[in-house]
Amino acid sequence: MSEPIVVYGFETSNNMKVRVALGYKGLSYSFQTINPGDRAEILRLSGQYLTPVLVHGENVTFDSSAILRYLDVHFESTPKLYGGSVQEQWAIEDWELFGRKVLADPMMAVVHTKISGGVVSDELKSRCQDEFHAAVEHIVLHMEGREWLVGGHWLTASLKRSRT
Ligand SMILES: N[C@@H](CCC(=O)N[C@@H](CS)C(=O)NCC(=O)O)C(=O)O
Repeated sequence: MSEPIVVYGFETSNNMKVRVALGYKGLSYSFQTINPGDRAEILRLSGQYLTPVLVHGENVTFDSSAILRYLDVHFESTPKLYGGSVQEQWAIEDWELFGRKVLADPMMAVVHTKISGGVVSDELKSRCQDEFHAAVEHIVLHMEGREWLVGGHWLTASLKRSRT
């Protein structure tokens, strides 16, 4: 039996990303909600400040993308997160970059302004809204007629099997 998996974090997109991946892979885990104002436990566990942090037995991993890769390597019989071919993996990496940069930048501009005590001006808000809207539209257009951004054949096939 595998060691228990514990995710430390709070309700944010990077934490959701890891939890969605664990659900997709069907892996049981517990979630430890931390107080964003007190990073002592996160620092003690992982030597840095940001969440999510994944603890699997004696292994500790931080950074949502690193955690997803860790899960693919350590639980290889579960549905893959990084595709079934080189082409799919490249496409997934491109979308991953898009998510971290184009999609996240407008939100992070607001978050970082607030955290550093700045004022989110109407001009900044409006620019971020426009950029975020354009990023979402790009995804919506790509999704036309598709179930997944990339691939999804494995899951679709296994879902069909479990329904018959
Ligand atoms: N590259 C990291 C970024 C982690 C990150 O920015 N974590 C946020 C939550 S999503 C955090 O802990 N922020 C500090 C705070 O909000 O006080 C990842 O993908 O996990």
